[in-house]
Order: sequence, then C-alpha cells, then structure tokens
Amino acid sequence: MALTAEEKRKYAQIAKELRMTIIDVMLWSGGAHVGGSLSIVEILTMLYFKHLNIDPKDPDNEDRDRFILSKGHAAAGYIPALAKRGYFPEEELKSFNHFRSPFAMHPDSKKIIGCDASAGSLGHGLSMAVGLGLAAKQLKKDWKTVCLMGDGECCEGSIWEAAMSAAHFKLGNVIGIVDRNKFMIDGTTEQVMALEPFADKWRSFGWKVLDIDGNDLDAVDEALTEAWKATDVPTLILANTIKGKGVSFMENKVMYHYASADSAICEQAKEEIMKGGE
Ligand SMILES: Cc1ncc(C[n+]2csc(CCOP(=O)(O)OP(=O)(O)O)c2C)c(N)n1
Repeated sequence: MALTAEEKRKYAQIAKELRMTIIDVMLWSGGAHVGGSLSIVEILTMLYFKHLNIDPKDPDNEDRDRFILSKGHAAAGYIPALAKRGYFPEEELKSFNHFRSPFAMHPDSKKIIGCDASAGSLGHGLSMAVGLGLAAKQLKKDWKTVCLMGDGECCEGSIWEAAMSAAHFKLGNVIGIVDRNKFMIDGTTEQVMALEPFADKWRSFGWKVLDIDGNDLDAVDEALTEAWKATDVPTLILANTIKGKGVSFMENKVMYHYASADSAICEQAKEEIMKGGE
C-alpha cells in the first residue's frame, strides 16, 4: 500500500532532520563523507523507521532484521539514523570522531549499539549478508538481511562473488541496495570503472532488480515492500540517488565526497535543507 499523506509528511520530516544532523556531524567531527551520507537519507529513513523489524530496547534480539552498511564511509548518515531511532541519545553524536568516541569515520559494531556489522574496507558487506542469509535459512528464521553498498564499491570483485553465492543458495532473505549516485571518490563511476549496463549485470548474476529513484520516499517504500516478499531469489534495489542530495552546492560535486566545512558553510547547508521541499 502506498504511503498516506500523513506518513509521507512524517518520513519527510525525519529525512530532513537526518540531513541536518549529517551537516552537524561534519562540523563536530572536523570532516565527513558528506556526499554519500546525504544520498542515502531516504533509504535509511524507510529502513529504520518502517521496514526493519528492530527494537532499540532489545538491540541483540536474535530474530531482528539485520542491516549492513557495506559503504561504511557513510557512517555520518548511518550513526545519526541509529541515534534518531533511539539506540542512544543524539547528544552523544557531538563526540563523533573524537578521541575515545564510539563513533568514527567508519562504523564499529563492537562499540555502537544497534550496529550489526563493522565496515569501512569496501567490498565485504554483501559477503557478510550472504552468511547471515544462509544462517537464517538454516535456522528456519524469518529475519531479513539488508546490505547497502556504494556503486563505486561494486568495482570490488568480492561483491560479485557474494552476488553469485546469494543466487546459488536461493537467498530471497537477502536484500541488496546499491546507492547509485554515479560518483565515487575521485570521479564518476563511468569515468573511473564503468558499471553499465549495471542492472543487467545483477540480473545475469541471478538477482531480481528493482530500478528506482532512491531519493523518493514512495519509491523506496514500494521497493522495500516488494523485496520483503521475496522467497528464493535475492533482490537488488538499484537506488538512483544524487550525491550530496539536499544541499545545492554539494550535489554531484566530487569534492564533497569527503569534506570539512566551517560553521558558516554548515549553517548555509542547514538553511537550504530546512527550506527544501517547502
Ligand atoms: C577496499 C577499499 N578501498 C578503498 C577505499 C577508499 N574509499 C573510500 S570511499 C571510496 C569511494 C567509494 O565509492 P562509492 O562506493 O560510490 O561511495 P559513495 O559515492 O556512495 O560515497 C573509496 C575508494 C576503501 N574504503 N576500501
């Protein structure tokens, strides 16, 4: 069922707040992977506030759904989403990237409540997701594993080994999402290592592909709803997004892959986010 107008308002407000917190984190931490954190806001919002079966009061529940941020450098988007969902106070985000803080440039599952997998070295998340999917299947459990990857990350051969395994083992309980923002660290994916025809590549590895606008709450919601129904074919949500989404001077700018900014620039960015969609 499509989102009601009220639901849409609610999730849009969460997405807006999350974007503003990403900018705050960039300031507090002295720098952040801001572009690829802003691009995944709608995906994190719909996962953490609707689709994932999780309980911040019982973060280790064996039957919970699992989420792996394989593009671990987007911790500045992911960790604030966990805070907003209630795993720990948002106030704690002020320590981001400081000495002895649990929150660093990449997520550490041993230090962050609600974080299912450490990440940062690209290319590993989908293999972990396959392991979790196999475990759920063997244990006859219903929980899902969602793995969010970067498109540039898909240059890693290990992604394709994992993709092949997920189809071979008929892991309908594994949902892959690729943040197709079309940029990587130092250029566009098509300049650095061409991915197209990207959807066909996933299909040829045995995945069902849902090609969507990944910054559209309705489209993300619909795709997740469909993916959740899969039984023996893994689903890949090809989420077409904008790197730096919501801040005009960051959108599609390779220099905002990782950046620091002073408080004046951060205020300007937050003002734009606040006005966005009005
Ligand atoms: C194995 C590995 N090699 C290199 C890096 C450095 N690195 C960090 S982010 C990044 C670009 C990744 O591009 P993409 O997955 O498209 O990320 P996004 O544009 O969504 O931020 C690279 C190469 C890394 N983290 N891990």
